[in-house]
Amino acid sequence: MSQTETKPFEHLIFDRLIRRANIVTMAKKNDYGIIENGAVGISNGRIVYVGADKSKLNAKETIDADGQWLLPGLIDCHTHLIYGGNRAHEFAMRLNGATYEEIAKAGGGIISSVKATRQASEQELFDSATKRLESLIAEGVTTIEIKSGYGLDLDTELKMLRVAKKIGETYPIRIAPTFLGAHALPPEYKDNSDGYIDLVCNEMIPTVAKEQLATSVDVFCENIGFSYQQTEKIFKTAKKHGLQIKLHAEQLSDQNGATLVAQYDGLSADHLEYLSQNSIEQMAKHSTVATLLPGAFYFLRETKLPPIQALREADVPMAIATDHNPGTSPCLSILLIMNMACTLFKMTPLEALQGVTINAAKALGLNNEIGSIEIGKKAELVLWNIGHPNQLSYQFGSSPENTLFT
Ligand code: DI6
Ligand code: FE
Repeated sequence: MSQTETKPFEHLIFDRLIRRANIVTMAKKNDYGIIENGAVGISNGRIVYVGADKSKLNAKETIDADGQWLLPGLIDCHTHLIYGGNRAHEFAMRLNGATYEEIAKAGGGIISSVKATRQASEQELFDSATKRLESLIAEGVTTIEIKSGYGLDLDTELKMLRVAKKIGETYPIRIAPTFLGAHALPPEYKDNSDGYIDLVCNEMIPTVAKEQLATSVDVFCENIGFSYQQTEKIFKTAKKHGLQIKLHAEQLSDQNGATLVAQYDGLSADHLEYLSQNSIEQMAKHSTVATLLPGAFYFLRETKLPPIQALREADVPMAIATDHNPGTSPCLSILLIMNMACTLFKMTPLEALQGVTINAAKALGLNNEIGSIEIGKKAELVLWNIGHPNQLSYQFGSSPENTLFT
């Protein structure tokens, strides 16, 4: 009897039964875990049967998949979905020769989105973010991580996180909210970076934790962001308040941030173009996920590739995500990101799919709940009108038809 198949369930009546489906369980290592012509039984929102489509299976509601492919809902595990305005003008500046760092140092970049986000009302932020979200949902995304980080003052950071919460209450989607107060230095703290870190640690993190508005804390550890020491201070504070940690690490330079987040048993280190072999070993040792963001790589016209082969050899789980944000990845297509992971990073279509299912679930600390089709997990599933799961990475610029079950 296979791992996903259980004792006969003939005596049970499921709430819902999806039958005649080609199931992509993502429950086996380095394998799609395909069950051809299978069935999934669901009760109380959880998967209670996965296996052969036996005629005796019974349910209150039966869905005939008619040979379509049933997959775990896709997970976008790194986004900055909520912000005011956009930065199309900076894209033009970069194409005229300015670098991302130069624009940031001149007060543009993240800070220009901060100004627009501070000015926007909660309703305006909700309306613009949900319009973006709808594009992701249309491509089978059922879970999304959303970071704050365009407020950089307590009120606006809380405003962003309240919008994230409201999105989760309004849409049939799971939200993983992350506090990214240490995204950039706000103008009020110019030349007082440590003073801002004190504000983040002494006021912002305690308030966010108390109001239960985030489950994780993230930092932009970079020359134009925050130092290793400042990052460590934030990690200590986050852990003290029971929050999980992750890090924007090694995007533009090697700050040894991935080693730091691994040593604090963080969920993930994200970006990683400048990742060292030493940090890879630390990530492997602490099971820290490598979240790769090909949209930012592409949009910044970066040429240094993240060390995919070394991550593979070290058996570090690799996730991929849109990193949707107005400055470096205004991308709203998880399928395009899967395609880019293959074309730009030479990941395989299987690795790309693992990157938006089981490994993305690990990157959010949710792999006991979602990310694969296994008994006991939440039934957050998508039925795709495709011929094989490889097709999700292959086709770009449009999405195969799909139906969400959440
Ligand atoms: N790295 C990124 O790619 C985004 N944030 C970060 O720390 C960019 C955010 C932005 O430019 O608005
Ligand atoms: Fe990011």
